[in-house]
Amino acid sequence: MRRIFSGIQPSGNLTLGNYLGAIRNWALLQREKSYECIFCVVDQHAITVPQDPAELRRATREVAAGMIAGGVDPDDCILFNQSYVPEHAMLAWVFNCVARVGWLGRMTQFKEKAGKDRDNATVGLFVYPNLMAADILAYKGTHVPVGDDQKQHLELTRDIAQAFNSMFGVDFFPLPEPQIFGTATRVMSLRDGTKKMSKSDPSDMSRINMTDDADAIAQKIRKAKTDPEPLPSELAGLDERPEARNLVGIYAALADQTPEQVLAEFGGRGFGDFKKAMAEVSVSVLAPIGEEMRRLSNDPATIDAILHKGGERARELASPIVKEVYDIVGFLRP
Ligand code: AQP
Repeated sequence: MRRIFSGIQPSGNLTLGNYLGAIRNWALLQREKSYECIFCVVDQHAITVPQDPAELRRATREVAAGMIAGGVDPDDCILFNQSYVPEHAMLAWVFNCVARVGWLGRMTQFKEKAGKDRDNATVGLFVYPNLMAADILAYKGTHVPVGDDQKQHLELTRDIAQAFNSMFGVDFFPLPEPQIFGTATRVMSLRDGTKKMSKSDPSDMSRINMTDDADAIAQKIRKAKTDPEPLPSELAGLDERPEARNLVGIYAALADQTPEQVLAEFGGRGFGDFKKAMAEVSVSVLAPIGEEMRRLSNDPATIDAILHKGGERARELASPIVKEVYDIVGFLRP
């Protein structure tokens, strides 16, 4: 059975990056019906940096609402929040004892998030990739649809699976395949084309939130950083222009076009025209999703019921797998 696992942290407002790099692709894969799909609000990952407890609960429901509003069908997949299923943390401890400090020290996300004050970063932030490996492998997930930023963590998941198998001389865990596709695999900040668009960026102007209304979307696009040159007609003309490349990529993804098609239409024209068209296409895609998110967020009981049902189903799958891991490791079950 081909089994997909993927997740999103409830660490702030969902962004256009989360939508184009993850949620939209999940909905497409789910509709293909060739995978069993497990989607998770990874709240345990969120606390690797400080979170306000009430805000974490709100954001957990909102991320679930965003997944559903973005096309994930909870009747046809398992949708739950990570902390409900203790098997993730149980397996993560085993992986803490498989993965090496050197492997984790090379993770660029840790370096970026810990910054210069590494001694003050939480241990959780450092071992985050081990928990991510546990999220996937607690279900023997075979495919992981993610944005390009998660590629390095996925490689580590494969290394951990392989190391566990060889450490215990078993052929137990599959080596999960990353699925990185679409024209917007890495959506960049609207204020800095070299930086990923991120939920936790202190500047709200750096991102389009999935809940932004038409006015906010138009304003953010109008103010997005650009350069003084008109758009080029050829893709190569975007090489040294990260902000222009980012906007073209976003437009292409939202309009279901290739970047070449976008440049064929807008090449030689200034950013004024292009930004107007970009705001229109962004609003047409995101406004209905935002509206549905707000409707769902006003009905927390329904979201909780969906997450509860998903959590129970997830436990049924993960529990026997993690029990088997504990047997392989040699833990006594008296
Ligand atoms: N900018 C992005 N472009 C493409 N894909 C993205 N994803 C996130 N940002 C972009 C994809 O969304 C999924 C969930 O990611 P996450 O929220 O769990 O963690 P993250 O990648 O660390 O996202 P953020 O927004 O940057 O969160 P914070 O600010 O809390 O660290 C993943 O598949 C990711 O690739």
